[in-house]
Amino acid sequence: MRIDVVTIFPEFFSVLDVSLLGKARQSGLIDIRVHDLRGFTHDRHRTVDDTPTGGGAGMVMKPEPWGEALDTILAGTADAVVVFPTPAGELFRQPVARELADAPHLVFCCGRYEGIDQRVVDHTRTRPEVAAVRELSLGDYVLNGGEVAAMAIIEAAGRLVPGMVGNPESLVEESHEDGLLEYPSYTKPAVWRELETPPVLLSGNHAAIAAWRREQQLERTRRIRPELLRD
Ligand code: 6GU
Repeated sequence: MRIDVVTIFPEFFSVLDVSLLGKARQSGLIDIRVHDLRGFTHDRHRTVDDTPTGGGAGMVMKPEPWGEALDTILAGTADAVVVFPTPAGELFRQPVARELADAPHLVFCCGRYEGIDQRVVDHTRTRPEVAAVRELSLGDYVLNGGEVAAMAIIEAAGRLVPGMVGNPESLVEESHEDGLLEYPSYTKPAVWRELETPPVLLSGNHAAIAAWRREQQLERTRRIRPELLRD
């Protein structure tokens, strides 16, 4: 899988060198390239933003550097999914992570300030190298820019790329894969600071353990995220 990231803060993405994603990059499973948006400006001040047309607070990212960055990145490619992280986007959930993990090429456009001129999104949808454009939000709160969101999305999708996670079973039995929250986990010692491990987990009765874990998933989901049981 190839991943391109366009940002005015390329140094944010140095964390992608470590952990599982770092290993996947070294092994060639994932090819991540980070691009400085200012490299696609032509003025002395490398300007990437301007005042909002129609008035209002804050600044909007100019379309021209984005257009040139995408011209360069998409040249000679096919079937890219271009992601615009934005709090005004569709909610990013596990099914979307699975869809992104299937794409051969992901491009993340990280906006700052009040966002990117909407024509960049609209124009990107018309490009022949682009299979889909996704405006994605992590949730109902506001970040200063798309960088942290892009990293969360890259980690969530990247770990679903075949070969990324050591044990594929650990991908199945986790929160959200079956639409429920995960059951609580325990390890040794059986008693720690006078707190006992639920005895069923020590019983060796695998059917009873599976039933208990399912009940825990349902109870947790009902208590913490009841809306997951309705939709
Ligand atoms: Cl994707 N971007 C920003 N700037 N804020 C967010 C977000 C994304 N998701 C939640 N808040």
